[in-house]
Amino acid sequence: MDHTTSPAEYLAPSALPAQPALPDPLVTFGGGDVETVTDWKQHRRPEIRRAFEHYVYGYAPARPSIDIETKQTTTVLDGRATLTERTIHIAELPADAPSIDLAVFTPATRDTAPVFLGLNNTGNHGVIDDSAVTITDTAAESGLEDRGVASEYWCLEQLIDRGYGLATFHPADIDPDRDDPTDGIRQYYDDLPVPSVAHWGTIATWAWGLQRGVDALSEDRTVETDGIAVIGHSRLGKAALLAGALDERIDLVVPHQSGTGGVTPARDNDQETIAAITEAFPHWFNDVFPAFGGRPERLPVDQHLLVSLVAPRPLMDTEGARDYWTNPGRALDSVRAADPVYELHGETGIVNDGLRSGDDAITPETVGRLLQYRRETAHTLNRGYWDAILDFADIHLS
Ligand code: GTR
Repeated sequence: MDHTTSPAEYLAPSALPAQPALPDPLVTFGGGDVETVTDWKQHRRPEIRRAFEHYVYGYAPARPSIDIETKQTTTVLDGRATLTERTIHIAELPADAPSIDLAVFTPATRDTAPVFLGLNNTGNHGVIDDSAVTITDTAAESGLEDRGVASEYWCLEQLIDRGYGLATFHPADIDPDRDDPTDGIRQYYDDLPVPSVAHWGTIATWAWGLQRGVDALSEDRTVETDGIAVIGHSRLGKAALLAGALDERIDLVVPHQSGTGGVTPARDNDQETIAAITEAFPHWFNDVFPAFGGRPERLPVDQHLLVSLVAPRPLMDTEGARDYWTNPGRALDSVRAADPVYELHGETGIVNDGLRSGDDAITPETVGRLLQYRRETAHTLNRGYWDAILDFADIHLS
């Protein structure tokens, strides 16, 4: 294969060739075949990553050192779970810069447990109705006061009973969800060594924040080795997928109803288009991406390539059959199109058609490392999803 071609990343969107079909994960931008895992790791994976940074999400700063401050350790759920609250400070930034208030719930009966890391949009205290959980400054400033409002969404008791932990923080800790690059952590990194149009947008910032959560969990002796899963819903699912794609310390990725900018491709997507999403949420992406509005076929990448960066690690794309805006059918195409990269690694990605629904069994016989799972719901997360997600995690994290 040709290792000399430079990625297409320096071309203007209008100058890029139109490719109506989803680009082949195993053909480089220069047209070379990717035949070995070495080809994939040394050339194709890095060029796909750069193309996403350049054209879609923007470049994030390099991994910083962090300082972890433990605020409290206590028990919740009648002693069945341990809650540890930690603040993650970015060591290179001034003391008043944003920091992450991470709440980690783990089963009290286990020395170590696999942990799901996910951003919440209710504040950490929305996960369970328990006065032990701190209402963080970010949550208070965002007007989030209700305890336990998302308890049927996170299903913490169910996770704990099945031997899993949950680590969570509010995305505004790192970047508020507003079209303002100066109100979060991005204002401290305006000297990134790339053109400003390609600086990180909010999704990349959230993903970077999740990676700082991974930094902390990797040092946490109660977290099982090779047991870090990342989950997120909708806009936060886009961030979960991006973090999982970029960070190989993440062992399992669950983008839930992540839609456009998540698992769902931009090509042949008759629901949320690039034009629609960049118009409604200009801050989520970099300033190059909007130029692909109305011409998604000129993108050198599409979202199946982000899924393929997770390979050979397991990924479960969870979708609501009535969640039309996320386009579950097109997301399934994306999941299936990443399969050749699992195959290249000698792993089973797709089993049968790669789709399980409702109460279908999720067992080592019926699923591989790549799965779309659907329930008859609209845009929500609930217990039925967690049953299936934990079945998938039981297969791949133990
Ligand atoms: C919608 C947006 C989707 C999705 C969703 C959400 O308005 O169009 O891409 O992110 O918000 O986050 O709930």
